[in-house]
Amino acid sequence: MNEFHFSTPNSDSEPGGDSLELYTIGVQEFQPDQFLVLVVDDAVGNLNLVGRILDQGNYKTIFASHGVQALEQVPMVQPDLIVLDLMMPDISGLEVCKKLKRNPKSKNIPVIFLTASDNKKDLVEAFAYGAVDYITKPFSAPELLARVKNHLELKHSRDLLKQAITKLERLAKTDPLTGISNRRHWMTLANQEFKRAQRYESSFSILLIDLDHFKTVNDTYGHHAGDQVLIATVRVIQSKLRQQDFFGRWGGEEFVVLLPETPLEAAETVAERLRFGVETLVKDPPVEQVYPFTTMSIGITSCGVKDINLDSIIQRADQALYQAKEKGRNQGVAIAPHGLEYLSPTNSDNQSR
Ligand code: GH3
Ligand code: MG
Ligand code: MG
Repeated sequence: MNEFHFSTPNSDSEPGGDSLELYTIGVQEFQPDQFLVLVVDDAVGNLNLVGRILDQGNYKTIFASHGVQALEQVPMVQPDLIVLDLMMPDISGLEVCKKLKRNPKSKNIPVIFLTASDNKKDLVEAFAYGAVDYITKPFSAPELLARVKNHLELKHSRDLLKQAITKLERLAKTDPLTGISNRRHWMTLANQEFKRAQRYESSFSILLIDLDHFKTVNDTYGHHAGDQVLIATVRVIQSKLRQQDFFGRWGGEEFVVLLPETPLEAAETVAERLRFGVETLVKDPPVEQVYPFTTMSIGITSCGVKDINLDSIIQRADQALYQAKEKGRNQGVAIAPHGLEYLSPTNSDNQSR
C-alpha cells in the first residue's frame, strides 16, 4: 500500500473525527473484485464472452442486453465502468453514452466501446460522446483486461484525489481543537457578509469573546484541562447560536461570532445568552470542582453606515471587549457604531430560541 502522509501541527484529536496526528490518504492496491463492470451488448454470445473474461480478471459484473435496460440499470447499480457495444438495434451505443454523460449521476463513469470495426468516423464520434476508449472485435482477453484495468485505476485515482482535496479544503477552514471555523475562514465569511450588508443596507453584529483568567485554568489544571474547557465552551456557544450565525476561533481563548441581520440590541441579548450559558456550565456541580473559573467577557458592536471595512467593526468590538474586562469581566459591553446602524428587518424577537 502506497501512502501520502500529511503531518499537521496539532496532534490532538479533532472533533470532526479526523485524526490530525497523521492525515493519511491511502492509495490502495488495485483490487478488481471491488469494481463492478456493466457489459451492454445485444448479442448474448458477446455478453458471455466478455463476462467470462472479466470473471477471470476477478471483476464483479452485471449485464444488459439492450440500451434501454442499461440506462435503467446504471442509476440503480452505479457501475464503476461500462463496456458498451457500439451497434445495437434499439438505441445505439452512442446514444446510450450521450444520455449517460448528460446525467450528473453517471457522467463520470468511464465508457469503453466495443466496436465491430475500427471505422475512424465512428470512433471519433464515440470519443466526442465521452467514451474513454474502444476495443475492436475480435479482441483478446489480455487486451480487454488491460484496458478495463487502466481506466478503472484512472477513475479510482481521480476519485481519491477529489476526496483528498475536499478533506484538505475542510481542514484548511477548521480549527483543529474545536472543529469550528478558524480565523482565516471566519474572515472570508465575514467579509462576504460585510459586502452583502453594504449592498442591501442591512445590519449585522459582531461579538468578540475572550475567556476570563484562562491562564489560571491552564496553570492550575494543566493545558489538557484547558483544552477541554475550550471545547466545552464552544459546544455551549454553538448550541445557543442560529445556524446562519458565523462562529469562529479568533485565536487562543478568543472567539468571534457574526450575527447576520441582527441589530445591536438583539446582539446584546444573544451575548448575554452565551455568557450565561457558559457561566452556568461551569457552575454545574461535577464540573465546578474541576473548572471553577470559566466565565467570559464579550465585546459587542454592529455594522454602521460609516464602517468602510470589516476591520473597523472588529476594532470596535475589541474596544468593547477591553471595556468589559476593565469593568470586572464576566459581562458583555456594547459600543454602537459611529453614525447610525443600517436599518435591519429583524428585531430581538428573532433571536430568541
Ligand atoms: P483575561 O481575563 O485578561 O483574558 O486573562 P487570561 O488569563 O484569559 O488572558 P491571557 O492572555 O493572560 O492568557 C490567555 C491564556 O490562554 C494563556 C494561554 O496559554 C491560553 N491558551 C490559549 N490558547 C490555548 C489553547 O489552545 N489551549 C489551552 N489549554 N490554553 C490556551
Ligand atoms: Mg485573550
Ligand atoms: Mg482571556
